[in-house]
Amino acid sequence: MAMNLKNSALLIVDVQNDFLPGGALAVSQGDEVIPVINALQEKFNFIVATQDFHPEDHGSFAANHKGKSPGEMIELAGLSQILWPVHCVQGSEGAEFHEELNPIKWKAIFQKGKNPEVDSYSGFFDNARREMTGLGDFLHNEGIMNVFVTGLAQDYCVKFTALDAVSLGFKTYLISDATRAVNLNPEDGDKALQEMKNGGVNLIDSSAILN
Ligand code: VGL
Ligand code: ZN
Repeated sequence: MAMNLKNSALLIVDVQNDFLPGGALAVSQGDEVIPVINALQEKFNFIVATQDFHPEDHGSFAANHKGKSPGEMIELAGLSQILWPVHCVQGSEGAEFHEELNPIKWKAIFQKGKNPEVDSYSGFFDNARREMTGLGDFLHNEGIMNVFVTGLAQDYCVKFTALDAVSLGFKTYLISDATRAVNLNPEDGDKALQEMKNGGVNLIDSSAILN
């Protein structure tokens, strides 16, 4: 299958130091996506990245809730919220993109998770869907019709970004070898793939684009 990449964007979700091995919220084997994404970047003219970018007082950090530990649930913005270790704090090394990820062709970076009162897994909306990051309008205004999603983590930000892309009318692909899951529960990555499939996301392998 040779893919036509006209009106197509490559979306690189949260390939940041804190989500890579050694980081505060490490995705195991997360670094394996980097060479795949770099190879994919050669095939796309339109590339956009998202960046998880939290203030220190962010409500998703267990450290900001007395007596709570990562993995516990609270209510945030009226939603049930998993608590995370402190990660991707604005200005920290952990919030930076991995140094081997080539940013040279990126048209824009969309930051998310900046409001301490609500988390933001999707690159398009916060979890309460009250505010947009601007990514959806940006892609629409640039005539993008097809979105190819890559990055971290498959069971959180990648999943919600891909499902929101579908809801905004983009033909949406997940490049499944260009993502890895956190797997707080061992089945989470596979469940996320199934949810994306059921939600209208087309699952492909990078070989569909690279070959
Ligand atoms: C993410 C948990 C918390 C992600 C971000 O990028 O998947 N996961 N913040
Ligand atoms: Zn986060």
